[in-house]
Parts: sequence; C-alpha cells; structure tokens
Amino acid sequence: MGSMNTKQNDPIEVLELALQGGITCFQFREKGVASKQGQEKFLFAEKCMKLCRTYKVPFIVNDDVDLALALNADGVHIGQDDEIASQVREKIGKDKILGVSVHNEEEAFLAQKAGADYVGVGPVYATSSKEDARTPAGTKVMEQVAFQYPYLPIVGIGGLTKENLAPVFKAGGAGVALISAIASAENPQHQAKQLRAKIDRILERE
Ligand code: TZP
Ligand code: MG
Repeated sequence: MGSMNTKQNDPIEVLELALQGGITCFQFREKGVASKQGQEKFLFAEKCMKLCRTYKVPFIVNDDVDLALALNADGVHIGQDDEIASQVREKIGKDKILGVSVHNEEEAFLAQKAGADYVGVGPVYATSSKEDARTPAGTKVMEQVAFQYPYLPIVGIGGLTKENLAPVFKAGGAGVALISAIASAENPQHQAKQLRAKIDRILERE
C-alpha cells in the first residue's frame, strides 16, 4: 500500500477514502522489510479486496500470483523481475487482468504478446515510494510504446500528482497510477476526487 499519510495511518481507512473519492482500480502492494507475510498478508489482502468489491473497483495483486489465485482477485501485476508474463497468463487464465511493468519497446512487445491487458510505464518522475525505482524517464518511452501498440492501454506511474499528470495522457497514456499523491494526502478522499476531476477534464479536451 506504499507510504501512508500521517493523519490516517490505517491503510484500510485510506483505501476506503480513496474508493469514496473515485479511484477506478486498486493494486495491492505489500512488500518491503516490515511487510506482512503468510496468513496475515492473505487476510489483509482479503480485507482490501472485499472493500474494493463493495465499491465495484477491480482489485489487482502486485507480484504475488499465488496470492491472487488464492483470493480469486481480479488480476495480477508483475514487473520484469517477477514470473514471466506468458507463464503468469497461463496460470491465471484469460479472464483475469494481467498488468506488466515495461521500460522499453522490447519489453512492451513481449508483454502484449504474452497477453497483458495493460502495461505500466515509469517512473515518469522521481519517486520515493519504490526503493528500487529506475531513473525517471519522463514520457518518451510511453510515446514510443503508444505509437507501436496503439491498442495496448498504458498506465503511467511514478511521482505523479494532479499538477504534473497531464503529459502522461498527452503521450498516449490511458491512465495513471499513484501512491503518495493519494495515500499521503491530508484528505485522501478529496485528493482522489480532485484527481478524477482533473483527468476527466484532460480526457474531455482530447
Ligand atoms: N513503480 C514505478 S514508480 C512506483 C512504482 C510502483 C512508485 C509510485 O509511487 P508514487 O508515490 O506515486 O510516486
Ligand atoms: Mg514486481
């Protein structure tokens, strides 16, 4: 769930506020030194998933394909260091969402060939939410991937806020993924609502 704001430290509360604010998809990221493991992780993920279901928002598990299957989550998101996308697609079947992080056209080629429903491209800007994040790459790769694979939805990620997300859509992005902009906001519900409104305005103008 990334870093949380200081006011609302309960991630379930933050998630509910974000859902009330209008987020359209949620990715469960429980990783790092102090992260929950085993049954504790399963129960936490299940709680998040049930909340997402209440709001009819897809619940996607990061990295952990077995957890996604055990929970019957809506999908899985994997990076280049995780299981190979084609194998994950085989494991989860055709009906679950498969997202793959890519950093160049070659990785995008392999991801779409493996049946990815969308690709994540980033970090667009600098971020402190991911310890092993690569050098910020702006939107250049996104533009290239959007040009090569016009029907492959691209989600921009990394350091995005409502003030700086417009270039992602200009570059052909279909959406944005954010952690700190929402989770560290004073008021996550209001923040999500403002993000939603900003994105709607950008898309209307296209
Ligand atoms: N992948 C690339 S950047 C990033 C991930 C998971 C972290 C994004 O977090 P934030 O707080 O929105 O910059
Ligand atoms: Mg990963």
